[in-house]
Amino acid sequence: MRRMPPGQRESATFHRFGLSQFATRFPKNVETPSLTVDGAVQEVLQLEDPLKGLPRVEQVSDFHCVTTWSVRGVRWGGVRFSDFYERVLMPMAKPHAGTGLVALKAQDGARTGMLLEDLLAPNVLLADHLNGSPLCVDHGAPLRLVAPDHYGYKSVKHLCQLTLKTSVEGYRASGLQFMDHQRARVELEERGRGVPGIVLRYLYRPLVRGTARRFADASAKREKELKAGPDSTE
Ligand SMILES: Nc1nc2c(c(=O)[nH]1)N[C@H]1C(S)=C(S)[C@@H](COP(=O)(O)O)O[C@H]1N2
Ligand SMILES: [Mo]
Repeated sequence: MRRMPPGQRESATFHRFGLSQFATRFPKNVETPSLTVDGAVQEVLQLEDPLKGLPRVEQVSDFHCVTTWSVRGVRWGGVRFSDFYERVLMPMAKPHAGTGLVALKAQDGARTGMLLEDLLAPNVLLADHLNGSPLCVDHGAPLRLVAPDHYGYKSVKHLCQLTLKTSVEGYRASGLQFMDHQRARVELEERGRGVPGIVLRYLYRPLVRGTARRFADASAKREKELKAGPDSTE
């Protein structure tokens, strides 16, 4: 088993998690993955079934949230981002030369960006399954990115849009600027921008319990409302 990266602690629970403002936001479309590819491309793509025809993979990897909790051995199913890029995005969208960055956007409004080079690593997936079942809403239905070598905020849930950029600058991330490191590599403790990772460890750690609770409560409330049905006056 791999050792824990610097500053991380093992959590028994795989929390539904994120910035507080996303706790009560849920995707509209949870059934069928669809993905828009735009930006520095010759053709904008609106893909209704983006994983179609691509080789499926299963991957077990550890998941590291920037706030210091980690879960071991998460089993994802989906396709490699690199296969999607080479077999779908490149031939169909024809990215401009010098594309270096991809802005990632989610149905709940969450945003970040990753260097194309980092996205093409063999362990980066477009995942639609978790632990053998279709991805649930809590963990990113209908489609999410999984980038195990980067902090969890790069693993965008409810992924709906990829915007290619020819500059490595210039994407807008959720939250405050210091909270989004362009690469956010776990091994290098790149937790945030302009602030040492070791400082953010201690800043973030006290927030975990409350945030996890807020996300879990919002999810339980949504479940209850869905059960009650659209006519409920609750
Ligand atoms: N769309 C979306 N993606 C997101 C988030 C979010 O709030 N919304 N939170 C990020 C953060 S901070 C973490 S740690 C992981 C948590 O993934 P999980 O909820 O499946 O545990 O999702 C990341 N991706
Ligand atoms: Mo996170």
